[in-house]
Amino acid sequence: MEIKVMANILDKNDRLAAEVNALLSDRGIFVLNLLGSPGSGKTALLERTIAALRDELRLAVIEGDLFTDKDAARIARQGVPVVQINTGGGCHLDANMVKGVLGSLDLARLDLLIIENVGNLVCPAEFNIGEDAKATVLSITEGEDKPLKYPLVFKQASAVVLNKIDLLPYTSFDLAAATEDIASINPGIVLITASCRTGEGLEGWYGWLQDRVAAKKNAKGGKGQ
Ligand SMILES: Nc1nc2c(ncn2[C@@H]2O[C@H](COP(=O)(O)OP(=O)(O)O)[C@@H](O)[C@H]2O)c(=O)[nH]1
Ligand SMILES: [Mg+2]
Repeated sequence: MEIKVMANILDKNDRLAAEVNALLSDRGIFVLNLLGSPGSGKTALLERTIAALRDELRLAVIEGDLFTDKDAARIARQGVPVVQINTGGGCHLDANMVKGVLGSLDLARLDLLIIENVGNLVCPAEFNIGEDAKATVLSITEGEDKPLKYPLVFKQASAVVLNKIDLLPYTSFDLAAATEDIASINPGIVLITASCRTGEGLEGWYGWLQDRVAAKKNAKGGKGQ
């Protein structure tokens, strides 16, 4: 019985996620669902990304958080549109929440929408929210055992940013083991080793994102819309 209820919830969520995605695809907007633990560096990655790409891409951010708008305030300081969703303690965003705030964004002037999910390696991986792709941020301070312990969030992601490599000399993090484990869970994943503090390695991330945005635009052009 419990299993059936969960299946129904996910079913309904998937339908709403498809609606959200169709609406945004119609406008050629690439939507990224950004996942990772609290403190892994999701907002820091967004700050870097906005600073690097804001002159060439029109981007907006949806911030998912339990209670506060602290991350949204950080993004607003970067001068791009940002909408906050508070889940009131819920451990993940769902498609209905995202659908509910789309009206606050000027979709006619957008190339890229990034949604920072609630910090959690488990629940957010189970709910599509209308994205074209998921990306996961893992900080090396979390330990190299995390991919095997939380495989779904790595299995579902198209890219993973292995963040805080500036701290590598101060930890016993096994980079080779983490890389191997992530590749064993998801052989097609793009792995970017980076530091949001120094900026090292982030060119690969910007390039990945730019390619995805361009592909989405081309797909829309191909449909003659
Ligand atoms: N040393 C170091 N600290 C970082 C890096 N990226 C983020 N941080 C710090 O890690 C903390 C959490 O970052 P934040 O972006 O808020 O993580 P979030 O909870 O995943 O959004 C902050 O104090 C950041 O300054 C990094 O690459 N290196
Ligand atoms: Mg954050």
